[in-house]
Amino acid sequence: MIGILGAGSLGRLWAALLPVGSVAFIARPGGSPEADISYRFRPINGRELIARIPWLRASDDPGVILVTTKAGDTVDAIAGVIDQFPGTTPIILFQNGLGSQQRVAARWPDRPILAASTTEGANRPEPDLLVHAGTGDTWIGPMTESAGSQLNTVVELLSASGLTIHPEQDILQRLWQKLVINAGINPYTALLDCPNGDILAFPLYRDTIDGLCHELSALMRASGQGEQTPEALRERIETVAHKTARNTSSMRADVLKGRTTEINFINGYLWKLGKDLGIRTPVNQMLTERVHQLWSR
Ligand code: NAD
Ligand code: KPL
Repeated sequence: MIGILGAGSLGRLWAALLPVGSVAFIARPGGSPEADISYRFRPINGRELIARIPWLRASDDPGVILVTTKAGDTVDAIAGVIDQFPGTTPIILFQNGLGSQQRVAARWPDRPILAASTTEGANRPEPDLLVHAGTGDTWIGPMTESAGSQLNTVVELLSASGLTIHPEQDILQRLWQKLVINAGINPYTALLDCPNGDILAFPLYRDTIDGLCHELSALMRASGQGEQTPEALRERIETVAHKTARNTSSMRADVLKGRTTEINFINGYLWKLGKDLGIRTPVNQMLTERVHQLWSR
């Protein structure tokens, strides 16, 4: 049995793709829902179908737990349920950005904690409809020492979904690669209220992207992430902005729906890291503060 904590877009995607009967959602503490979660699932190819996913029962022993809450909810969500599960159960964190993964690993250092970086895309245009909007790759790797020996087993388990999953020993490096893209696209789309590709034409983006990429390059060097020139980072950001030109980023979607964004785990993480390392990060600071102001309006 695979347990999923966080029955939102990504959690429902995994639940719908894993074999029927092998997956269940983990209820919040105090919540003892009886009815299964039922929703329409629109796959990338093929016909829409109904997914019906049960809640994990006290007698079920999940072989692995997928955590698909937003970054800011993750530590509390895990803390609420973790005592139900044996210390050997692997926990895979699917959050974007950085910071939440390290917090979980630091709080439960003896548990097998893994992190995932995924380019799968899922959204819920209606509460009972889950759309698999784009497919890609998922990398999974260890965040704590005891997770290393479980890596191949969890990759094999999750491969039953039909998604492309790779074991990755250096998962931090993968998370950094995605962080660069999210830092260079998401806040601009939220502030400019536009799809990913449109940011490239705005003065806010054009006047600050080189500064942002210099900050990213310095932070990566100081964090042991190797030498990445600001020019190469800008090119990577713009390649993804072009490829996903018509997409609404997750941050813009959060702002449009009045939900808390993940800015504190993207540019906010980089701003704080800069403070810790003595590296100036005025563009990350500006983007973080402006997204905070947007949200508090
Ligand atoms: P979402 O908001 O749709 O889902 C999060 C779910 O977690 C919600 O249903 C929420 O009610 C639930 N939740 C919050 N606190 C909880 C708690 N204490 N216990 C149990 N459930 C709780 O978000 P999402 O789009 O599924 O994204 C989840 C994470 O995955 C984010 O960090 C996101 O950046 C990352 N991610 C998402 C996608 C995607 O395509 N949706 C792709 C890559 C990465
Ligand atoms: O990951 C994304 C997000 O929206 O969070 C990008 C790559 C920007 C695609 O929209």
